[in-house]
Amino acid sequence: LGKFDWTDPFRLADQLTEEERMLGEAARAYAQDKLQPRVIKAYANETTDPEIFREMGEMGLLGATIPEEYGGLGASYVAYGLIAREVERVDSGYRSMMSVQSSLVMYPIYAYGTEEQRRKYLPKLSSGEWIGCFGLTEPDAGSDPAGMKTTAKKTANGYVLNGAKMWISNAPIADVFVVWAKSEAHGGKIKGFVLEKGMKGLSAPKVGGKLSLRASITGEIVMDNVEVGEDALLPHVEGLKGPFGCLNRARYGIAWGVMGAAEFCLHAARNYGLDRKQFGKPLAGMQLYQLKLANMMTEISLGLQAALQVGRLMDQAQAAPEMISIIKRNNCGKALDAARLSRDMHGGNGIQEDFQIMRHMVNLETVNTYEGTHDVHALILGRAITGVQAFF
Ligand code: TGC
Ligand code: FAD
Repeated sequence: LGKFDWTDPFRLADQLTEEERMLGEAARAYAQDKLQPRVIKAYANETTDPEIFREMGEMGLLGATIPEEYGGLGASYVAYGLIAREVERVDSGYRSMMSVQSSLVMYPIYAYGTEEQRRKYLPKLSSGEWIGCFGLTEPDAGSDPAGMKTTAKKTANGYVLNGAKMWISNAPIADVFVVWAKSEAHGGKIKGFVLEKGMKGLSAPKVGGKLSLRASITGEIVMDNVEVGEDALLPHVEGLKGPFGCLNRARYGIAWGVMGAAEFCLHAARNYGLDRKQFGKPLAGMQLYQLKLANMMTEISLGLQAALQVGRLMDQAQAAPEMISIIKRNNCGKALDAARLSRDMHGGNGIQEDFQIMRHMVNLETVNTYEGTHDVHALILGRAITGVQAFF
């Protein structure tokens, strides 16, 4: 008979290659040694340390799947998922910083850019010397990005961009802005542009007052007649499939990441229940407490196994977007459930910052919303099941 390990019920570790295991362990060591000690203060004070990008870059955690010649590691998507899981075990905001840079900035430049754009941007983004952001959402176009108002108009030497993006991770500290706009010269189709900090008419004010994801800075991107050359255009993609191609990768990483946050909440609840006595015995010895632990462990083990399977298919270029919708939606929902349960199981201490559960819980509210809300992914799946779209 096999042995059972509640921390790894389906022996995920045995299903990884040696390289994947080593990268996951390196990411865990970095996250625990460097991120964990600063997160409580960063969250309380709503501060984002740009140095984190340099550190992640040095560890090879930025754009890990990008080929080595552009500064990446040429690692598998499973390895990328393991990195997300370890970083989000500490905080969803830190994972956001990593996944925006990797999947939403480096990936489109690699996949849709020219050779010159790849050589100019990827090495510096990979080292963390430059910070990137991804502007798709607008004040009036969230779940429906096709409704965007940002425009790119052709000029003699390039384009002029006008519009505003909202809720953009990393924007106020970004050096490189991947922005999506409707381009007149391309029949009004959506095209991607790479803008740079300091361009005339470009600004990125911080969005304040967030009660979630406070360790990751969020901003607007305001484009007021920003003039760019032809070399700012990402030439190799057109239409919504451009940004969606990036979102497929980021959503996949989130499916792993949130399981890391949920694992933190499970481990904390178990430890707390073993230490804390009420009614003359440890809480962990109570039936209802054990039921909650069992539910959390079950959902995490299933969620990780599903993410691994989708990762293997991504590495074979066989993953369908609907598969990613299943794991993004379900893993976010289950992680949020686990965080709420763990918060409850910690009693009054559950709301205390030192216990870190409430932070994970409110972070996961954002993660459940961004990159396609829980309900939007249900509609994507409903369309796949019925063949009828129900968005409008
Ligand atoms: P629809 O008609 O379905 O598709 C339009 C075109 O796009 C193609 N497409 C995809 N291509 C690749 N991968 C996918 N997942 C794709 N989904 C669609 C599709 O084939 C079509 O191509 P073509 O050539 O025929 O034109 O589009 P729709 O307008 O009906 O969209 C519906 C809907 C709701 C599914 C979609 O708009 C959606 O997913 N909305 C959610 C928006 C979203 O996820 N926004 C994320 C913003 S970025 C972010 O949140 C970053 S947070 C990061 C962090 O901090 O970690
Ligand atoms: P809405 O689309 O207005 O949705 C509101 C509610 O209506 C939701 O419950 C939704 O499920 C529901 N709803 C919408 N459409 C339908 C429908 N057809 N049927 C039924 N219900 C529906 N965007 C970027 O481009 N780049 C970033 O880096 C980025 N970072 C983010 C960071 C944070 C902290 C946050 C909060 C958001 C970020 N976003 C980013 C934006 C994010 O992707 C959007 O918030 C998200 O897509 C939802 O859009 P919305 O907020 O406009 O909500």
